[in-house]
Amino acid sequence: MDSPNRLTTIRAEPFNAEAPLTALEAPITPTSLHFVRGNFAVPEHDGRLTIGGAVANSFTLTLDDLCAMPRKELVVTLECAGNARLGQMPLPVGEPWTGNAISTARWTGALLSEVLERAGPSADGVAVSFEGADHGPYHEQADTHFARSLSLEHALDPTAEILIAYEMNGEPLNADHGAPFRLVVPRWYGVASVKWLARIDVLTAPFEGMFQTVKYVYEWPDRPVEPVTLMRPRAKIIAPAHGVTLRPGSYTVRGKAWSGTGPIANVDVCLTGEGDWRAAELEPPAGPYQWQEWSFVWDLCDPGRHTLRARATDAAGNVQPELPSWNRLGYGNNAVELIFVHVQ
Ligand SMILES: Nc1nc2c(c(=O)[nH]1)N[C@H]1C(S)=C(S)[C@@H](COP(=O)(O)O)O[C@H]1N2
Ligand SMILES: [Mo]
Repeated sequence: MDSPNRLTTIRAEPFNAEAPLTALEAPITPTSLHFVRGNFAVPEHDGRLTIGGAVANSFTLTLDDLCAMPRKELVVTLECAGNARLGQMPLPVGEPWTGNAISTARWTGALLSEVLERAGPSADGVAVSFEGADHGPYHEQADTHFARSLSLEHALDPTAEILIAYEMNGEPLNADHGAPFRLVVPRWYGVASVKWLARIDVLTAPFEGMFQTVKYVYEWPDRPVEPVTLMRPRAKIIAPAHGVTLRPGSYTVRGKAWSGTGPIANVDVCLTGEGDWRAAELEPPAGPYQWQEWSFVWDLCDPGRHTLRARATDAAGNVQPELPSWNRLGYGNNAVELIFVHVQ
């Protein structure tokens, strides 16, 4: 079992760790217990962010410059695309996340759209790349930076509310989470939210970087390769924890549910292996980009082993599948979760 007061290390160098289950009970995950994902060691950052490429005015910003812009605060749930990779069979390569590479934080920063507007993207721009200061040898390349892209249209859209964030839960960003500033892309798997942001470039052709075209793509057995984008709908069971022993009684099951596509419309639970799904209580979203709370009263009278599954459906009608949709690199596993508890 994980310890409630610290992260569970998945890999020490570079540091990758998932949240303890109990830290996911609160609407906002404490910063020290927010999952951490990095492909390279935490880099030195010179404090400068350069905006360039196909723009009318390229310029450099510092933390003070960003702080002088209008402040925007957003609560955003981030999930690693590799979350629940351990549930895929056969097991894909990659960090062996169970289901806790998921957390929610209050992020403060400047709107990316405002920064980009100041640079004046060229009319033939199609994409924007975001480069982190972190780098290292990777996948047959001697030295490569972590870099990702978004379409220019998405990056410029003020309603997408993409942040260049410099605060997390009211404190300056710490090193693990991308100090001095990072991207936060609501609704998307965490990979889009580039940490230790160093360069933003407007491009006139699609970005072909390693982390865009080779990793963080769904390699389906039977369909063309697709990039990882929006978080898929998912309900997570937080309490009781899988495998615990309980006295006979009535228990409130608590969980979270989220989808990058939009709000969750319903969470259903099933207490047997049959398809007898029944509705859980679902709280309305407290904001557009954060998980929703759900609960269900579970009467556990008879001694023995009892199972519970939970399944989310989002407002667009996307439902969690019963089985993981297997892909070679093990991304986007949003299969229905199962727990069992013992009653004695
Ligand atoms: N520069 C940089 N940014 C990055 C990464 C990285 O390796 N380097 N990893 C990404 C991935 S895969 C995820 S899931 C999120 C995790 O953010 P967190 O560590 O703040 O939870 O950061 C993203 N941003
Ligand atoms: Mo990730």
